[in-house]
Amino acid sequence: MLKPVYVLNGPNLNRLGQREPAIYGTTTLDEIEALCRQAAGPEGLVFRQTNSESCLIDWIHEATDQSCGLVINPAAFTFYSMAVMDALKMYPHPLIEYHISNIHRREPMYHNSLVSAHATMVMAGGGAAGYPHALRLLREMISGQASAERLSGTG
Ligand code: CA2
Repeated sequence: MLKPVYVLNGPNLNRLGQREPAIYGTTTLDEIEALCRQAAGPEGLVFRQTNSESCLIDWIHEATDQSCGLVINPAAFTFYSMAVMDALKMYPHPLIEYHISNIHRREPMYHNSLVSAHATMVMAGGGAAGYPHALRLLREMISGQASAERLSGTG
């Protein structure tokens, strides 16, 4: 039985489409979810957003046990939450850190991600459309990993 992929979103991303469109665009999170559902495969998709650090950590633990890959936009937690970083360190499957804006072109406080060192891939600046791209890349990583495991006899 295939495990689903998870897409998890951190604080304030529920406000997408309403404020700071010059930075984050005009697409809402519901529309991003619809784009992700189109890009999802037969394994299924769990798509969620929270403004709570403890909730995000619980969902990362849930994904650790119940998913085969994770795309996460930890939003502001990216830069200061050691607890989110520690939870992601334990994540055992392909993991993509995604940011709608190019955090490296922004103010210096947005340059130091605690998460990046523990991600399989880091993507930033693709806007709303970057989410389904990230999901497709994640699915390629998962199928690559599954075929490598089949070849080595560990799968
Ligand atoms: O670009 C991204 O995806 C970010 O993760 C968004 C975070 C920011 O702290 C990161 O540096 C980059 C902020 C999320 C704020 O979300 C809003 C959404 C709509 C309107 C205003 C804020």
